[in-house]
Order: sequence, then C-alpha cells, then structure tokens
Amino acid sequence: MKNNTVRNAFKMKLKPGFEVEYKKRHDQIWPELQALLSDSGIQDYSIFLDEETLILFAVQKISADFDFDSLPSHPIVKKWWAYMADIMETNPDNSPESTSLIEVFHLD
Ligand code: RM4
Repeated sequence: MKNNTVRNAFKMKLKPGFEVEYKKRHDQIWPELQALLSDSGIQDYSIFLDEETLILFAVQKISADFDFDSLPSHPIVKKWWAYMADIMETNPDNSPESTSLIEVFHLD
C-alpha cells in the first residue's frame, strides 16, 4: 500500500470563527477514523487553512486503486462528518462541501 500512490488534493471551507476549534478537533482525531483512513489507502494527509478565505486545502497520497465511493458511506466517516458539520460548509448529508483540485506542478 505504500507504493503505487497518486496525489489527491481538494478544498473545503470552514465557517468563520472556528479556526481554533477545527485544529483542536483534528489534533484529537478519533483513532478509529485515523485507522480507517490509513486502511483505505490514504497516507501523508495534510489539511492547510487559508486564514484569509477560510478555505481548507487538503492534500494526500492515495493508493492507485483507491475506492472513492467506500469512505463516504462508512459509519465512522458519517459520524465524523456529523460531528464536524457545525463548523464547516456542508452538503445536506453533512459531507463537507468539497472541490477537487488539479495538480499543475510537482517537485519530488
Ligand atoms: C475533515 C473532513 C474530511 C476528513 C478529515 C479527517 O475535516 O471531515 O472529510 O477526511 O477531516
């Protein structure tokens, strides 16, 4: 799972006033969520906050055969998204509003 990865990036959006809370919740990420993300083929996952626009920039390595459909329906992810919904811009199903980004440069 360590090899054969591709980079994946997307953006989400924080609600105003929750900068500290967002970091705090991720500092205390649930071990079961962390394990699930790792087991599903995500590694090197970072989320950066743009304090000016409140855009959350996420970048991660995913296994080449990553199944994009499996995580959103997983009970742990659903629970996490419900927990995070008060501080992020979300869709009606609590999933964070998320936009894929296109890689235009990379230096190893
Ligand atoms: C984010 C958001 C993402 C999740 C990370 C761990 O706030 O909920 O979907 O992958 O947390």
